[in-house]
Amino acid sequence: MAFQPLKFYQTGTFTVGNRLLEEDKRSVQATTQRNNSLNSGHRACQGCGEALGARYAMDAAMAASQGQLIAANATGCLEVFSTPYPETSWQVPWIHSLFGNTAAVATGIAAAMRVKGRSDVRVVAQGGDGGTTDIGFGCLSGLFERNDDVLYICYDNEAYMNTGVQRSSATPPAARTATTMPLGPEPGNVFGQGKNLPRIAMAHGIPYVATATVADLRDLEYKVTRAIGIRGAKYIHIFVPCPLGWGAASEDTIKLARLAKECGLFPVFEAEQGEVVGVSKIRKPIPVEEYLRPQRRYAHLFGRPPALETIARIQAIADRNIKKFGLLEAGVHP
Ligand SMILES: Cc1ncc(C[n+]2csc(CCOP(=O)(O)OP(=O)(O)O)c2C)c(N)n1
Ligand code: SF4
Repeated sequence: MAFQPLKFYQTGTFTVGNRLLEEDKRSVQATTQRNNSLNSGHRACQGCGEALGARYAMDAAMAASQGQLIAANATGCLEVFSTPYPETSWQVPWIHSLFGNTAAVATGIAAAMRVKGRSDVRVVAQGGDGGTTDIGFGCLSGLFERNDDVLYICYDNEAYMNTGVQRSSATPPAARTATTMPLGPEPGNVFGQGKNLPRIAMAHGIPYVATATVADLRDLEYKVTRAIGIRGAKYIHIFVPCPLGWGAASEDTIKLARLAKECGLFPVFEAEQGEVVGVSKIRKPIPVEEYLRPQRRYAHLFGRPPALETIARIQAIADRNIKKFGLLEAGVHP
């Protein structure tokens, strides 16, 4: 009888758990000491990328701060699904701010800790893309400009999901939302410039800016851990698919996050003092169509006839990112 060698797929792969590795090489999630910061029992939709991203980010932040963490949270899905009064899923000191002032509330907490001489306490502010790129933008820019000792995390699901999928300034071109319907000669969201918050954060020259996705949770944990160890203002922008708002299957959340990175539409990188210091290279280049097609928010692009010109314009955005950030290994072609 022929033997097949036994393969441990969890070891040395990009899978989440890595429970077969030595204790010191495991992800925070795979250790028994993980905090379960965003605990089970919350009311996020099945497959919610934001819930997953927040759990991993906050557990990594708790581990990196030896449990000395305070979080401020903007209004949005993350706050609403985790804290329906009088319940809460948070196992960290956590305060709900208004929709637009999370950054200012976090600044206040950091100032209070400084006055009390508690330099061991680290502060995280978190919110959705609407709370970050639109309504909370002024407070966040102030936090950056003052270099306040806060890590701000934006969970980017590319629209105002909590109130019924309205467009934000992070909504991508051609995407259907409740306020950018697939009607008229240019269906879906406009081809504007949008707001690229990671690059705007870099323009403030703050110590640390990074992007990440829920498809590479080790990378996400590493970036949060790094940010918690840095004094001053830090910004992490996490790409979190939303099955409900995007019209995607709940089991496709990780896959869509991976495809967004692999096609070049969501560059994953790190920057220090306004300069890019590292990028996650594309492992297997794919056309944007592969990422767009499984999402009903782009269904109008794949009708009869398909909107080839619009798809080509989205591909051009990905190609520009690939060039700008050097996302391809030398010798690899899209
Ligand atoms: C001043 C103010 N305006 C509007 C609202 C209503 N509101 C609450 S959450 C939300 C959308 C949140 O969107 P986003 O920040 O993208 O987070 P998501 O729900 O997508 O995670 C809106 C419009 C509010 N709470 N306060
Ligand atoms: S609407 Fe989207 S972001 Fe909100 S809980 Fe559902 S999947 Fe998560």
